[in-house]
Amino acid sequence: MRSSGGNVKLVIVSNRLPVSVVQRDGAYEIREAVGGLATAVRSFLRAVEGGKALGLSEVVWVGWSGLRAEAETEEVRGRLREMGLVTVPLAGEEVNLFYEGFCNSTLWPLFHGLIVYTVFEGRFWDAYVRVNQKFAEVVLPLVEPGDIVWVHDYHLMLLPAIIRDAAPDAAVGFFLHIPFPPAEVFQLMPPPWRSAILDGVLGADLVGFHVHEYVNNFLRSVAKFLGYKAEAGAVYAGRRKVKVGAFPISIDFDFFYNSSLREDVAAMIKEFRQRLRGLKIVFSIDRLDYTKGNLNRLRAWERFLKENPEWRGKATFIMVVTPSRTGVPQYEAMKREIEREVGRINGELGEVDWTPVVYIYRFIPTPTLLALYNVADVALITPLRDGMNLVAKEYVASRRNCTGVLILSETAGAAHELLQALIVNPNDEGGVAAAIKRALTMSEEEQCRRIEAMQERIRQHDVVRWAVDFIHALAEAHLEAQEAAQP
Ligand code: ADQ
Repeated sequence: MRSSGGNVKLVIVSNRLPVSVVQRDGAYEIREAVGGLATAVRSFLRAVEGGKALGLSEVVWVGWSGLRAEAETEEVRGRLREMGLVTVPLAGEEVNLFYEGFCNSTLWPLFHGLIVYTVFEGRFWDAYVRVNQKFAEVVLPLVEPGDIVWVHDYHLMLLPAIIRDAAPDAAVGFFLHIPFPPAEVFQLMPPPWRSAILDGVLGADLVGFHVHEYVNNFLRSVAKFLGYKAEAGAVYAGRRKVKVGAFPISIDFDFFYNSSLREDVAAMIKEFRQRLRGLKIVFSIDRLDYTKGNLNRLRAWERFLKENPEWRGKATFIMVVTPSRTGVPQYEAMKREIEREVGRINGELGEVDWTPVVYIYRFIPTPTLLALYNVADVALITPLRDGMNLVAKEYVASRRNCTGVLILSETAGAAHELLQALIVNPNDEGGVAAAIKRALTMSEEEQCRRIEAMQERIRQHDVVRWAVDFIHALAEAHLEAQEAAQP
């Protein structure tokens, strides 16, 4: 990830590194990590030749390797360092209380508006404060005046302020990959914690969200809970002015658009088509997560088949779920419930030669994912709430032959951009079932009209544009802040 060029270094900080290190039979394996943040930032770095195209001298990525600190050896650290990756070792206790605790049991459900899943525990909060401090101890020695530090996501909301205090000459940006909730939902967070979180984020020169709705939610919370003036894309915190804006994340459009031209993918598409014998394919892929709405989706699919029996034997729903956060109890419970529902639907409706739901619960390699995007007649993307949702954009971009229908939740950030999708409410079972019918019977002309318009949007607003827009806006915000600080 390193390169030569100017002398500004970009330090990316996220909870997880873009790779996962797994220990197997005493050896360490380094694999690309799955997930929206890693996929997006990795695509951006590939496109800008590791920062060279932007004149950056070096790109360093700081984060946790996924290994418990006890298992992280000098050898692993060295191998990662050669890839431009610097680890923040987390002990077992920190993983439990910080990652599985405050991050995934407090912030994740609360920010997605799923209040019943949200747990407020003092020891989770204490660990969150400690680990943010620990990240700062690794980041700060890397930062020189003029460098850019780009902090990502809800795990590290206290970090921008810590960096700002210790390295006031660095440009600090913060981007949130999940929704920022309405002030009334954020208000459920105990006051000292919510103030610390808002103040922590406001340590940045620029704060970015996917869509204006989250920007407005954040500005309202800042005004309501901190009393700062917050308007027109800026917060006035004492003498400091912090810019706040919408930067919709995206994908490497060409990578997906050209996928069917790859030999490995083309061979797999051919094989899938043969094996599927003319069945229409409805498809979804997500990490295992209650925000992704898999259960609602299964029930809508069942309702569609019951209301439209002529489609039985003619269409199959392929639902791929990628294992994620396997240590959190709610996720284990959800996995069991999905398995029960799939079994029930297949048992009730299946035939000797037809399976209503093909359920795959494992990591699938990228060429398989690309082939599935290509063979799917319909993508059924119905999260209960989702910051953006890259899968929706990836599906649309993959449809080089200009066919395919995207069904998309109005509660996903992507719905603000992909206006030609069939927009549904994920809890409206009847509405989703009707959208499936409409998708399966839509004329090819209409499919193409919609796909083309969405492809144009994604082509113009790809992941490089997202990152470059953010970095330019950050440089500008930092300059303005420095000028304002002059006596
Ligand atoms: P996620 O919740 O992880 O991201 P999403 O945006 O859909 O959700 O990204 C998932 C990514 O992982 C996609 O790029 C997908 O292709 C990839 N992926 C999933 N399973 C895979 C598999 N088995 N094999 C290969 N690739 C796989 C969070 C937020 C989102 C936001 C992103 C980016 O929750 O709302 O869009 O960050 O900001």
